[in-house]
Amino acid sequence: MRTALLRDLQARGLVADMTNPDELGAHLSQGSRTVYCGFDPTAESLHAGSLLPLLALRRFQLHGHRPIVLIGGGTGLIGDPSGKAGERALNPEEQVAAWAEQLKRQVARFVDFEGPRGAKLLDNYTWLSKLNVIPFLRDVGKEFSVGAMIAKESVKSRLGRSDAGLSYTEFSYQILQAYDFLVLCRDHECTIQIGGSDQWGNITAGMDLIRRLLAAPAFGLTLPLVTKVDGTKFGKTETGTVWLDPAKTSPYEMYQFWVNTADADVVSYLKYFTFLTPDDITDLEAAVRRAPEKREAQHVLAREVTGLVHGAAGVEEAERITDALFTGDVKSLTREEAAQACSAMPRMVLTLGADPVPLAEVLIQAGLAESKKRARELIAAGAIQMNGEKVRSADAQVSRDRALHGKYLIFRKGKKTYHAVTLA
Ligand code: 383
Repeated sequence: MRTALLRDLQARGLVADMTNPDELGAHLSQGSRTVYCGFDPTAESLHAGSLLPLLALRRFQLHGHRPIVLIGGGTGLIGDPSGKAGERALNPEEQVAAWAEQLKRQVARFVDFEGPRGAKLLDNYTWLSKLNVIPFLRDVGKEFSVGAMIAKESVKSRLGRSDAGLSYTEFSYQILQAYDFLVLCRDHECTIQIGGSDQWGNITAGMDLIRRLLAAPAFGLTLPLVTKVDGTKFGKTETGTVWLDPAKTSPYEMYQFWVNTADADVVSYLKYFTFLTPDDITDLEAAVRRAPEKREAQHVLAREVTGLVHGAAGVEEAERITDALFTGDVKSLTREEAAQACSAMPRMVLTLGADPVPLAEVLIQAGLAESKKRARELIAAGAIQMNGEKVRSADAQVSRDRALHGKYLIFRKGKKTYHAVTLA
């Protein structure tokens, strides 16, 4: 029995693994269910990789189920070894608490808190911080076999390495996540946990615990690891991680990140990260084949995802900056927009005194030219633009009055290479 929800998830390639697919299908078709996914506060913001499970929760909600977004204020103090090559340093408690609050604000926009199927936002610090070690080990610990615990991929892979250990703290993590699932099942009728495929071991640990202690049905569904055709890690740009916090990754930078998706990846990303229908996506797939140079599918992807994360205003801002850079109308950028544009490019800070500096030198420092000779050649060939204007003189100088808003110089070499210089 496959529900429309499972069919949609599968058609989008969003199912890496499921426990008891037939029973899960029946379970979803027979009523409105509660599903959860957890996010540990290991940084002040979530990132592009967190989007897949957040949007999956929303897909469950759109099909009539209730999502729980769980913030790991408790588990974030312990550290999940899943998918991590080595033991991580513990973060200070106040830090984790502050990050947890930031994540709570951030996740709120991805699910709907209103109505009978309204989402819940919970923090496992609430119950984990109240546990007492003796009753916990007697009541919960007894249900875990060490043999099963060390057979989990997250543990096995660490024990098998001579260069990385695994502390008892991180080893215990799976018990805490399993206990969360039990608490959510007992107190919130939650019967399904989703997560990335790195979470399989933790999710099944929770299902086993629920079966033993509550004799209730519980299910797990994992999402695939997002890959890139070129083999590099998804969610990074040359300036680092793509964060969901607009103060860390501006809407423009996020937009560019999606626009830069390879042709070979764009169709699966449309399926993963947007709510476009299969028909819409088939049309875009045809457009990639017909006119790849137009990057229509990439622009739709960028618009959709930037809209989900930053709203219509974020998209508008990102598209204005994209247009200004493309057409050379750089001078129309507001101070704020210029700052966003620069933060999305390779950039350097130039300390400028009263005297101007030869442009050729700046080009070398920025890595746009290898030598003075080459810099002069590029200028002579008309290949260098500064704030949207072609530089004509090989002896051109850089001075503060040429900078946008007294601070920003956006260089373009040829058609595609940008470099920002901000004046200090
Ligand atoms: C904590 C308590 C629970 C259930 C889950 C958790 C968090 C989980 C974890 N998840 C990752 C994280 O927080 O560590 N133990 O960074 C990531 N997730 C999601 C998804 C993902 C996983 O937040 O695969 C990527 O984003 O599951 O790595 O009771």
